[in-house]
Amino acid sequence: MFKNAIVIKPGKSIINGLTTANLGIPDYEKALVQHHLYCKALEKCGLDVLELESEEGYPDSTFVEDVALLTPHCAIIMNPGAPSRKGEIEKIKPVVSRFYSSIEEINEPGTVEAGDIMMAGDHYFVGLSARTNRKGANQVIKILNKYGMSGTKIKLENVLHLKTGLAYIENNNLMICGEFLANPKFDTFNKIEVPENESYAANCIWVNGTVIIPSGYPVTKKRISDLGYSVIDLDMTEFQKSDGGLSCLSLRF
Ligand code: CIR
Repeated sequence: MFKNAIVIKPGKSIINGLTTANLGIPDYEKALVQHHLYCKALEKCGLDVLELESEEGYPDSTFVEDVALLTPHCAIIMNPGAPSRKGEIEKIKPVVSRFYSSIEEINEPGTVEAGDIMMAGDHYFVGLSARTNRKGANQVIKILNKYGMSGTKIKLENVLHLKTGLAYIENNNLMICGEFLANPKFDTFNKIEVPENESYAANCIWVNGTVIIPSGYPVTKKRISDLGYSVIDLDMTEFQKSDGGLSCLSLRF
């Protein structure tokens, strides 16, 4: 179960964030409303939500998931692969230290963004992507091992982050899409396929028994409901324009 979430309010500069999506420029006011409803949904799932003020100097900082991995045993501060995002860690370090006494860091030449890390119990899958390199992934796994946890590297071909196409929703259930479907490293899971035309919904989050998914993906929603989860769907259009999904908007621990 999770108790806490840390989020960062989107800034006006979100319009200048990194993106590969061809969906237009995010509407700041709409993003604020969507972010507020996201926080409310986390609270409804029982989390205490700590909302940090926006960081105008860092257009992508609302995607706070990428800058830290908060495990039950330690926190790991990342070294983001995107040059424009490296400075984001300075804001999160002191906040994380309010909750954790064991804090580790990923160092150059290793780079890792935690959108590339998926927790499944004590085991973590670490994506090798354009943002996360092998040296960084090895550092993560070494730290996990030090605290009694383990990790497996997964090579990414097409998607931005590992969790762009995967979500572990507990009880051995794995939401899975695209390039990951045929990967034997996921064969021990009960795989719930997210159809290609609903691929954005593969980035969903389990929060204390409820699964939060983006609105507008009925096939995926039904597949999750059929497993017995309660489902909340949220409008995420403005974050999708920045390649961001539901997991990216919070650190849950
Ligand atoms: C970026 O490209 O870094 C942001 N525009 C989106 C980050 C999304 N984060 C994630 O998938 N964990």
